[in-house]
Amino acid sequence: MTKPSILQVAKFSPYYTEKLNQAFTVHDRLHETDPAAFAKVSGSIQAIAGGGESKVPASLIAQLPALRLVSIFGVGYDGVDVPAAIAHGAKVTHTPDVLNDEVADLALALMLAVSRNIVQADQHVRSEHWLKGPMPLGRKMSGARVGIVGMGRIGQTIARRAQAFDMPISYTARSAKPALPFTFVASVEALATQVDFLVVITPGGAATRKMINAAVLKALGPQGYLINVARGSVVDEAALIDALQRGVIAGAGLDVFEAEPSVPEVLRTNPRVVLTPHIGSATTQTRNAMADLAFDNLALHFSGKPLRTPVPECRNIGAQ
Ligand code: 8YV
Repeated sequence: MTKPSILQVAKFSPYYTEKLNQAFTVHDRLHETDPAAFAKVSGSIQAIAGGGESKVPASLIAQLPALRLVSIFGVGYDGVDVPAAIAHGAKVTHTPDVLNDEVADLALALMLAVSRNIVQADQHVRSEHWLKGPMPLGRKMSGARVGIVGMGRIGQTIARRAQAFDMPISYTARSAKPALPFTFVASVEALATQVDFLVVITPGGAATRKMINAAVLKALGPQGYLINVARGSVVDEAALIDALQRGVIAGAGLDVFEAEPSVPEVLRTNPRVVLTPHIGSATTQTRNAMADLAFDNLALHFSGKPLRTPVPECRNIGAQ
């Protein structure tokens, strides 16, 4: 039996790569590396395997007449033109839930890292500056007020962890979630005025682009920290750099960036920020769980069975 052909548009772990190669004929980023060879096989490609940061624009979809599934290895799928995929007859799946703990853990790690100066503290010991004296005092995190931008599954997981730190929790989201024991604030700017840590975990895309702007940062204020574990696009990075340089906010913990993996030098050299390279879900355990789910969606599609985790826009589309 010939294996179905798929187009891989992101770099994956050996674990996921092996699974894909066993089941499919995988054209690994061929559209980028060899457009002429890609033109010869594009007609046979029935699915795309991508990551959370992958771009699957209408222009790529249009080159794949047999495309029926886009399986994203990640919860975020803002790089996929979902309306174009649906119009083309393709569904989109993602990997929600299996990474909630991991991303929430990193959010708390960044909060602690910025407020307790963990990166500088490590340097203080390694460089033997400790011999010359103690380092400046940090800022207490337990009991400080946290505001969460986006109260979806990961936002709620962050909130539960923050509760263990006795932090009063408020949030903003498209609508209030009355079942949750947290305070809803209608606007992100109003939320920022009320908190010490503003944690961003809202989907990327047009609706949230540059939502964290100069006005929000001003509202967060000189004692406030910004944490972003969502998408770089949600923060106006130029406004953030300006706010950090002028002391408009106290600091930031950033896992995602506007033009990652390229990060502006002014951020890389600023001691008020802790930077991580988009590692929210990056543990072996969670990445393997994501790979299993992304693979299951592909396998179910090819055996004509219902998909496990279609994106919300595709949940009510019948079998094609
Ligand atoms: C991953 C992510 O870095 O889930 C997401 O939306 O951005 C991350 O978990 C990514 O999907 C790996 O490609």
